[in-house]
Amino acid sequence: MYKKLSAKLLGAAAALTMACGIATAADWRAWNIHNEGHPNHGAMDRFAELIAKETNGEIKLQVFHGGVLGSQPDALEQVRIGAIEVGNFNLGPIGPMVKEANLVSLPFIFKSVPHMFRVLDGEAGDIMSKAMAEAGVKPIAWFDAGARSFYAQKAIETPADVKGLKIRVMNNNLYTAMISAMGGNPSPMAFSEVQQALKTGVVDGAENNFPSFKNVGHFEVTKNYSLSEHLIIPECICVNTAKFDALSSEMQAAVTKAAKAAAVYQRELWAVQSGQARKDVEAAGIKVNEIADKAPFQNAMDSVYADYLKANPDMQKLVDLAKSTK
Ligand code: BDP
Repeated sequence: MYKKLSAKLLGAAAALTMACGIATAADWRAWNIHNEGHPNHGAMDRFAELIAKETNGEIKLQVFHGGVLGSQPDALEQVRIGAIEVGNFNLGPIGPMVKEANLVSLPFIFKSVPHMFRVLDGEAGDIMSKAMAEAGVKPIAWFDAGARSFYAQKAIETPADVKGLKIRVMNNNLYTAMISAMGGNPSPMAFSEVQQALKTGVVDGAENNFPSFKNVGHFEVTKNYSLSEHLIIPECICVNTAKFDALSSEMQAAVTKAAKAAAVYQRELWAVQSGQARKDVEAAGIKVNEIADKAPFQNAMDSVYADYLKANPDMQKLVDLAKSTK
């Protein structure tokens, strides 16, 4: 009897709140794959602080670092369906879910990180953002993730050096095609498994930026990091679209303002910490190999582009937009 009555009262209170349009505080959860010491760890904590400040405590964001809420493909699905509200995602694993996001996973599509941001800020970025939002994963700010390069026991200075090597890649067919085009054996695998796989020789090498190479200890089980810089992939603060759309326009603006400020901070952290990560791994004995001429790597990607655009002719427009962006 008592239980029934209190349930009724609660129901009535909820109905009243909705009828009056009174906002109730929301608890949101965020997924982040990185640990302390990685720029995105600090930036996501900053986002949580700012979201509380900008929304006057209406949205409380709890950030789960270190991938404890699951692997990146799993977390993406969770944010897509709204089981988790926010994710700091790399756009690589979004490609299999949202075709337009695959623009950034074409090797050497960008000339530099600033070029990548200019493309994101232009029409191509708008098309990608819209498609991601329609899929349920709405980007509201972009993070810097530098450039990804190969690491293995041996130096990888030409595409021929990849031949016969088993190389770990993120979950995206474009990356398997990229490795196959150089005669290597691609091995898609969760980020959390890579260190062990390198250590035991399950894979011969992998590819990533300096902060990730350092932060999860890949440098401890590798000798050479070779600056191929074949992929420049942005990352996002992405929000479940339905939850974002359900907010009032003031709250949407507050959440976006917090995300954009967190992204400014992330890029500052990135600039400092990626340089430091390089110094740290070199001090630990990693040989960093400069690659003066990247043309052989770029040329090896011709078949990747040709096959991809043959199968996805509608992506040509995005490729052209990226290439024509100064
Ligand atoms: C890191 C990205 C992270 C990816 C990881 C990977 O920040 O989102 O999961 O690479 O290689 O650089 O899986």
